[in-house]
Amino acid sequence: MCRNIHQLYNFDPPATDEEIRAAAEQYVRKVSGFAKPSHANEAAFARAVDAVALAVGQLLDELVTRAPPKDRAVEAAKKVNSRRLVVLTGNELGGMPRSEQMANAAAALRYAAPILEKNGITAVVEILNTYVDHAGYFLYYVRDGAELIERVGSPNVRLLFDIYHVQIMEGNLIENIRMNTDRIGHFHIGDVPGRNEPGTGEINYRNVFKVIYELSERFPGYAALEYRPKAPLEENLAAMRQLANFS
Ligand SMILES: [Mn+2]
Repeated sequence: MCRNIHQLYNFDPPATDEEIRAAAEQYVRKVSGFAKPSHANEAAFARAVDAVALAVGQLLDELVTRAPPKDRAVEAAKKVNSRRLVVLTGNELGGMPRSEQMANAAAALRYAAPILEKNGITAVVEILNTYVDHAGYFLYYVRDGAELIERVGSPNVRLLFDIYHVQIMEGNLIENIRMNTDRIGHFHIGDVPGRNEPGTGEINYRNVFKVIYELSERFPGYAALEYRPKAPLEENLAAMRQLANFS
């Protein structure tokens, strides 16, 4: 189970019972020399697998309760006074059903949630596009992001809604933002194509910003400018201020 969302928290969630059993079976095969036990040895083989799986399972229980969670990312965030941690799910794993990867990601984030809550920090899980920039990445649809956030069920684990990535994958930006306001903890801003500043591409950022502005009482986070500017910095920052000003 030690896959998807573990880099940042420096821990591997423990193996599932099925994984322990599969590993135990492999181990008993190896040490007994029986790739497949003969009929006469079947019962003894099964007992050995049971015993190994039980022992390893008990060991894991002890390790999990004894080892303090390594929350180095949280410590680093506190040092620079950051209230947000960007989290990625990692890539899709061949041979593992998406449902299982989703369950693993939710389990890892549930494990992190109390650490985040205790420290007043919010992890924001980013949706990335797989068409242009991040082929193979696991979390590329808003609905999957919403499911993940729901399954974690902590106010300190939210979505990083990168408007550039969502536009490439599915568009429907305004409705996607409205439907997920309470799950979103951070926005990334960039236009499509090319990830340049708003106004250079196909997104109507005036209308997108207006929706974020209208929902701002329910939205506790920030919108970060994550683009490669074509215009000089001061010029394009002034343009952004104007584009996002509704007072
Ligand atoms: Mn981003």
